[in-house]
Amino acid sequence: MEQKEDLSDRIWIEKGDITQLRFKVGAIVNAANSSLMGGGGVDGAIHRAGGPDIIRECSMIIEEDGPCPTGQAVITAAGNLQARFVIHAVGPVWQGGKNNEAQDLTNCYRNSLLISRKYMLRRIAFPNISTGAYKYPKDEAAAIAVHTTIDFLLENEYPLAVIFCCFDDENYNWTKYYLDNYLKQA
Ligand code: AR6
Repeated sequence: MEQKEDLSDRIWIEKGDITQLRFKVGAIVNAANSSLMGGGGVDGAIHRAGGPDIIRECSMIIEEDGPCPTGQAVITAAGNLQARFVIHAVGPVWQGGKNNEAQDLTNCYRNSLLISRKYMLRRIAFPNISTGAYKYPKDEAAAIAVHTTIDFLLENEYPLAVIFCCFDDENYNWTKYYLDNYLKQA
């Protein structure tokens, strides 16, 4: 079997609420929608914990550039969160899998990672984008999250590390399954 690079110190999993991480990160990624105006799930939690600075910046972005398309991401300050920035990524709504959802979700992770590289962030944390209100199957979404991130880290120095912050058991187990599979072969 082909020898793979060991990324165990650059990518790992935490369980729980992404607004309450036990260490500081450069950016928390938000599972946003195109309006960038907040919502439920992790988006609601991030805006509640971060305070009004975040929505203020989101409004300015929307005024200048219009709605954020699916698969794209934008960066704002993080207000009161234990992070310097929030990266708002717009995941796809699951529509059965034949509507470019996999490519859109891949783009979501990749574009968030590209922003992190541009800002030379040391650590960033992702939630399981699209797997709540947007109903993306957790198994397939975890495979995309892990593989897109691994591919990116192998080619890029920044971000130095990526944390998957999984809120529920199913997301935690699938994310761990795909990550462990990679690390076992490294
Ligand atoms: N920390 C980490 N993960 C969380 C948290 C938290 N505090 N709360 C929920 N999750 P969702 P989506 C997990 O619905 O599917 C919003 O209304 C949760 O277990 O937050 O991308 C937006 O405004 C789930 O697996 O995001 C959009 O309109 C995962 O986060 C829409 O929902 C994603 O669930 C986006 O839907």
